[in-house]
Amino acid sequence: MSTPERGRVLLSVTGFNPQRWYDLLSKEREVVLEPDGTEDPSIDYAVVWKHQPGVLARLPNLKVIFSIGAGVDHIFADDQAPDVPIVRVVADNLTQYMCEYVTWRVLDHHRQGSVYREQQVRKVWHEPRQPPANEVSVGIMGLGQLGTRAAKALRAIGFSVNGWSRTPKDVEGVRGFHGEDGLTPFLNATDILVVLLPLTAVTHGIVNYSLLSRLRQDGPLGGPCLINAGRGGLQREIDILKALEAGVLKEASLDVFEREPLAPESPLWSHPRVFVTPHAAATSDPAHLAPPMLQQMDAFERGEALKNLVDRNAGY
Ligand code: NDP
Ligand code: OXD
Repeated sequence: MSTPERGRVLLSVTGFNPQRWYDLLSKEREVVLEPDGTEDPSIDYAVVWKHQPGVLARLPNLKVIFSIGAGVDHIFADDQAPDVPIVRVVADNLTQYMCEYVTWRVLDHHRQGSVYREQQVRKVWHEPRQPPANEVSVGIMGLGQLGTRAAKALRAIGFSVNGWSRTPKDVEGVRGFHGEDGLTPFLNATDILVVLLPLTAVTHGIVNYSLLSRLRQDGPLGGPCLINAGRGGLQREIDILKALEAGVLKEASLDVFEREPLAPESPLWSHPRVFVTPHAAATSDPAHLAPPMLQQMDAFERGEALKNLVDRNAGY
């Protein structure tokens, strides 16, 4: 049952049906799906995923914005979004999904899945040389919540793992690089690049031809591979295609795209060395994420500090 005296919630999403979020949040709070276009002073919290720009600016008493995802670029895309605290998703369930996706894609590139799939079509019985994991270096761009867990899982399998972050990070068994100066040495040591960066003004378009051409070109897999599960805005798709054609990049697994859904005419769909998933690496499951949001609202009303706050200056 909702209790109207507690702060009301605006649930504003595009791109998927918010019914499950609505059902779970409205067990404890009064939830409004979209305000009517006029100012609504009755709303304290907004739970959002790619909300309509301008909608938050019409909530004069908005106290906290909760992102339905780990990434918050969709909130900063609205330049009228009020300057209130933003809470992002940090959850075991989401981290586990991402760890599974990254491990799956790394192992598929490492164990030459595309070669076997192609051989099967032609009924070819041939075993290509398979390097062991410890000869292969996986480089993770973004050693945050998701990147760190993936790095540990890949270490446990036996890969050599490097990480790149904005500030220095100390993850056991992972060789850390950071900042602009650390980027080229990190790339030069990488056979499989995993991109788990947030999309910010600094990281926009970072996965371009220049970056891809700095990956280790003479590694044990016969060429470097790219896995991007961060954000499509991090990559320049035209450069990925160019790098594949030039042989600078061997294969790519892409979960995110500059425009989503990926347009039917995109050559990425049918490229033999590109594996496409529809932004599905780590789905925000409301059953796991709505209860902690409600708990944070309660805690905030008791005067406790919010957790998993976004740093507005850094943009993530
Ligand atoms: P975190 O904020 O925990 O980690 C971000 C990492 O990126 C940190 O290590 C940070 O460095 C690093 N970073 C940020 N800016 C720079 C920079 N300019 N140079 C170098 N490193 C930088 O985020 P999460 O791990 O929780 O999530 C990462 C991203 O994954 C999300 O922002 C989202 O876009 C994406 N995502 C995609 C999903 C999907 O289904 N495809 C699902 C969930 C998330 P430092 O440690 O120094 O702060
Ligand atoms: C996220 C996402 O940011 O699903 O959580 O992309």
